[in-house]
Parts: sequence; structure tokens; C-alpha cells
Amino acid sequence: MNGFIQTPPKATLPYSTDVLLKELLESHFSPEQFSEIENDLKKFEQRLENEIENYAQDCHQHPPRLIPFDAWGNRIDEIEVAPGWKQLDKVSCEEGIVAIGYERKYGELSRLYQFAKLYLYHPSSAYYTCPLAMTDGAAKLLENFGSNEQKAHAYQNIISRDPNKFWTSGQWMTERSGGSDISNTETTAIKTGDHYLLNGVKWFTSATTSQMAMTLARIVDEKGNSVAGSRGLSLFYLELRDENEKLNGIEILRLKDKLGTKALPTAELQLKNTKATLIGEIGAGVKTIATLFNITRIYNATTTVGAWKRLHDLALDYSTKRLAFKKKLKDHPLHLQILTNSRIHFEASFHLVSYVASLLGIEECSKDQHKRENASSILRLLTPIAKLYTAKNFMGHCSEMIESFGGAGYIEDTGLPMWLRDAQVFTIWEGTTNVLSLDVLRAMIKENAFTPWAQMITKTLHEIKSSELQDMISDVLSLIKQTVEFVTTHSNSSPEILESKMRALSFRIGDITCATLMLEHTTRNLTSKNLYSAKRFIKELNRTELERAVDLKAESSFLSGQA
Ligand code: MFK
Repeated sequence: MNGFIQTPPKATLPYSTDVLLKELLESHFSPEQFSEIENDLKKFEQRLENEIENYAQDCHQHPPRLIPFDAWGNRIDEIEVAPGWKQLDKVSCEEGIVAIGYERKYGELSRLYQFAKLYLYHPSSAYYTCPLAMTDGAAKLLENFGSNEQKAHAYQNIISRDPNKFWTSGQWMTERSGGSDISNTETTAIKTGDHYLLNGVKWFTSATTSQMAMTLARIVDEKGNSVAGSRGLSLFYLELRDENEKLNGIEILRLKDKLGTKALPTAELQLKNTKATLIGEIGAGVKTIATLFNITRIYNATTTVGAWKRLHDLALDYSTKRLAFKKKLKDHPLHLQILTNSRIHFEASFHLVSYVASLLGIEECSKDQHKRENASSILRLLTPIAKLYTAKNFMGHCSEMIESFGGAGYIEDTGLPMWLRDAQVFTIWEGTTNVLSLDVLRAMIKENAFTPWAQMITKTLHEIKSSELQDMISDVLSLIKQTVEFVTTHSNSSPEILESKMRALSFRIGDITCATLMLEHTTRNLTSKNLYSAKRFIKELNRTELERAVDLKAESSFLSGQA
């Protein structure tokens, strides 16, 4: 025995060592605001290190369990969660992860502050950030569409910082008939007095331990008639338990056996005369719930960059400890490039998501109507892009980083494989890459969101004066010119051709936005590190995928030839 023992990787202090986050916050907030926020984030960091990480570990070790019946045969439908899960609920509330977005203490910068905290929280939250995402989306729904009673009660609970009052919300959209296409939703809603009774099966309901939920159902009139398709769907608010803590006509059929996110209870539910109230207009359920999923998609992107940062920190730390062929991993040229590449793409994604969070803050709080409307259009375009871009890019880099640990990355009790399993949810949850690409098309056609984005990018690039950056600026300007020409050329293409181009176009818009934001960040923080990052990212941008000819007929017969 030679006593060979490896030193495990250790993450750095999440806020204090995060130069990029500090630079971002310092360049947006006034010195007084920055000092206040930094104070909060430093305290939060201590809590993450000393307390919250332990709750997360408890959740990973004790995943939720369904107890359908008690010992005496009574149906109880209890989801037993780890004590750590309950503590994470308390922490989330006390730290104001949702509340910050609605207290709006920093006006249009409030969402940026929320972004910072959520990004730091996610890797130690055991995916408690999933219920929080839906809770934030529900808050936005209630703020925009809630009744006075809901605003005074449920809304106040979900934005509360008092753990005795705090509620989280679920969002139940997916049914057996489909998650991306919800037009065949089978759950019915029948009006009974001042409320509705819902009946049906909800196939995926995350955060099933929440106190309330938003869900879609098809209203059926007294003659049994209903409107088919997604235009027949309406949105409903419900509370899971009554004043006696009895479930509101809900049976938990099973907990889903998921690839990852094991600490998070995701259930399949049967609704049997579940009491609910309408939110928004009858038949406008999809349009109304879009308010919610546009928020959860921003959470998805934010938590993706949070996870990416943590995994990269671990991989980097390991590369400074692990020896192979008489050198540390970091001194091997190929290893070095993998980690550098991942870090640069992480930075690009970080800028994209923080920018989307800023836009949300402007849309919600700016007093300048033109600025608000412009931000709103760009936000509409960039929300699906931020979600699909970060999720898909992280998936590839996550795999690389797991590989960078060698065999340790494949061994469960290192805690590393969990990152890869969990990463896959980002590309699926709240809309797959394809569905989101088509949402980009919807935003371009229905809301003309491409032009304000292209104008914003061009203006931002023209305003950057640093001489060191001019070559890169010309490069990105030529890419945007090419992209605008592409969009103009295809404005009359058939829907099929347009759809086939949307994935490449979405990634191109993502690339250009990231490049522009990196340049803007670099001009404000002219360090060799930022300069290198922007240079390398821009140099390696994909310039050909968008123009790749697509022959759908040939692809279709090629595939059927394989069958
Ligand atoms: C961490 C947690 C892990 C847990 C594991 C869970 C595993 C996965 C579980 C899941 O099932 S996640 C899946 C969740 N589902 C989604 O995110 C939905 C994905 N599908 C879409 O987003 C589709 O695009 C959509 C359902 C919206 C298509 O529905 P429609 O009815 O065919 O869309 P349509 O007719 O284009 O739009 C209806 C209205 O909504 C239109 O407005 P108008 O009525 O004024 O015409 C649209 O403009 C509007 N709309 C649609 N998307 C919008 C939007 N408005 C704003 N923003 C959007 N994003």
C-alpha cells in the first residue's frame, strides 16, 4: 500500500472571490447601494458556508418520500421531506429571495440584486430555487391579475420575509397529453357558485409541498360544452389545503422518479373536485400563465449560471491539486484549455442572464415610458434565448468539467455526478430548446421584438470608445449586420423554413448579445482578464451555422431510410 489519498476539490467563498459579480454590481449600483448590497451578500455567504450547505446535504441524503396511507388505512397523501428542506424554506424567506423582486428597494436595479442572490444561493439550495421560481412567477401573476382578496392574502404571503407567513407556489401545467403542447389539456373546470371545481390529472407538479398553485383547466359549461385547443384553457388559483389542513380534493398518485433534482418533490396528482378561482380572462389561460413562465425561465437561466460557477470552481480547484504525469492538471495544455473555455462561456452566459434580470427590473420599475417599453420588447426576445442558451451551453461544459475529474467525476460519493444529472433539467424544464426557439419566433412575429434588440446592440457597440476593443466591436457589428440581413431575407419564407432556422438564429442572437455585453463590461472594467475573455469569446464565435442550408425533405427521407 502506498497510502495514496486524493485531496478533494473545495469551492471558494461564493461572493468574496467572485470578481465578475462584484464588478457587475459595482458598475450598476451607486457606492452607497453597493456597500449595502455587499454587506448583505457577505452575510449571506457566511450563512451559505456555515448553515445552508448543510441543509442542502441533508436534502440530498434524504430525498422526499410519499406516504399515501397512514397505519390505519386512511389516505393521507403526505410528502415527507428532509428537515433540511424545511430549513431551506425558512432561509429562502428570511433572505428575501422572492421578496427582493417585489420590495423594489433599488427601483429598476432590484431584479439585478435578486439575480445576484439567487445565483449565489442556487448551488447550495438542493433546488429549493425551483419552488422559488414558481413562487416569483405566481407573485407576478397575482400582482397583475389577482383579485383584491388574493392581493391581500396569497400575494402578501409569497412575498413575505416572515417564515410563519411565507408561502411557496406550484405551477401545474403539464398533463399526460403533453408538456410542450398543452392544447389537449384534459382537466376540466365547472363553475359552482363563486368558484370552480377542477377534475383531471396533472402529470408533473414540482414543489408539491407548496401551499398554493397556479394551474390550467378547460371550462365546461352546464351543458357539457367546452372550447377545444389551447384557446379553451383558463388559468386557476388554488390552495392545496383548507383551514383544517385537509387536502383540497387532491390525491398524490406518485412521486416522479427523476434523473436528477432528487431532493425536489415532483409529483403526479389527481384533482377531484379541487376548489379553485379563475385568474385572468376565460380562455386566456396560456397567455396569462406566460407571465409566470417568463419569470421561471429567467430563474432557470440564473440558476444555470449559479450551478456552472460552482462546478467550474470545483474543477479549477481540483486542477491545482491533482497530479498526473508528474504535473498538476492545470499545467497540462489540454486540461487548461477545457477549463478556460468553460470559464469564458460561463462569463458570457453570466452577462446575458444578468442583463435579462436588469431588463426585467427596468420593465417593472422605470419611470421613463420609452425606456420601459423598449426594455420590455428586448426582454420578450431575450427571455427564451437566455434560458435555452445557458441551459444548452452548460450541458456540454458540465460534461467536460465532470470529465476533468477523471474517474472521481463518475463516482457518486464525490457528489460530482449529481451536477451532470441535475444540469439536464435546465434544458427541459419550462420549455425545451426547440420550444423556446419557436417562442423566439413568436416574439419576433407577434411583438416585433427583433428590431429593438438589433438597435440596442448596435447603439451599445457604437458607444464603446476604448481603443483596445475596436477590432472586436467591428467584428460583432459585422455579425449583427449579417444577422439582420438574414432575418430580412427570410421574412417571407414559409413557416416550415422559418421554424427550421430558429434554433440557429436563437443561438446567434445569444452569441451577439453575450459578445456585446462582454465588451460593455470590459470597457467599464478594463482588466487583462476581461479583455482576454471577450477576445477569445468573439474570436471563436460560430459564424456559419445560421447560413447552413437546410433541406428538410432530404433530412426526412434520410431519417426514414434509417428506420
Ligand atoms: C427544476 C424542476 C425539475 C422538475 C422536473 C420537471 C420536468 C419537466 C416538467 C415539465 O413539463 S416542464 C414544461 C413546462 N411547460 C412549458 O414550459 C410550456 C412549453 N410550451 C410552450 O411554451 C408553448 O410555446 C405554449 C404552451 C405556450 C404554446 O401554446 P399555444 O397555445 O399553442 O401558443 P399560442 O397560441 O402561440 O399562444 C397563446 C397566447 O399566449 C398568445 O397570445 P394571444 O392570445 O394574444 O395571441 C401568445 O402570444 C401568448 N404567449 C405564448 N408564449 C408566450 C406568450 N406571451 C408571452 N410570453 C410567452 N413566452
